Amino acid sequence: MRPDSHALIVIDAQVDFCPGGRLAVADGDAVMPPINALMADFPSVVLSQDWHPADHASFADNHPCKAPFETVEAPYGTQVLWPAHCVQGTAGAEFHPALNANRADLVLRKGFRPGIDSYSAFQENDRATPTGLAGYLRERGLTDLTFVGLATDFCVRWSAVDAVASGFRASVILDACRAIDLDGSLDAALAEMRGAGVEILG
Ligand code: VGL
Ligand code: ZN
Repeated sequence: MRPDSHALIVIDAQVDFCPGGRLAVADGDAVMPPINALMADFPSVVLSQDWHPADHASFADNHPCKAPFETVEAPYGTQVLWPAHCVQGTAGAEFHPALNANRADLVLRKGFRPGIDSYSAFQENDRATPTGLAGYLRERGLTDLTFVGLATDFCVRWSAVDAVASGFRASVILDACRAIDLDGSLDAALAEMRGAGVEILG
């Protein structure tokens, strides 16, 4: 067991990001067994859950004449448009059935504001609206964070980089992550995380 100050942060291990889901990540379900195994090493476990209203601004369906994976200029900058996914209360928004979600101390929902996406579990895509996770972790004395889950190049990336920016130590275990890899986004994510001081582990 790792020290009490260590937490495993499981990002968006949900049905819609796995094969058969609305925004399927190739081989996404393969992360569940290693994540369940890692849980045994960590005194604290937090799960993030992508949790969008049906009218969410990140859904291509909500933009006339736009297709998934095109971009749009949101008030806060460029936003990728996604197939509708992780809609609140739907089966696709649930944790993958193979994930040991019962181990979680906290389930942190994000992306619930219709007008703002939230890749990071710490801060929404406007880079101004906090989710409250940093305060929760600080209050519990959790300083060393290990990130796993989906997807490496979006929600894991932004969460790990924001963790370092918020003063936490952060590492990512790639074996327990899978990527969307949109136009080189995986390589860019790995470079950005390393540059930010995130420890990248196999
Ligand atoms: C994610 C795109 C949109 C993720 C969530 O979990 O990486 N990516 N919503
Ligand atoms: Zn999303």
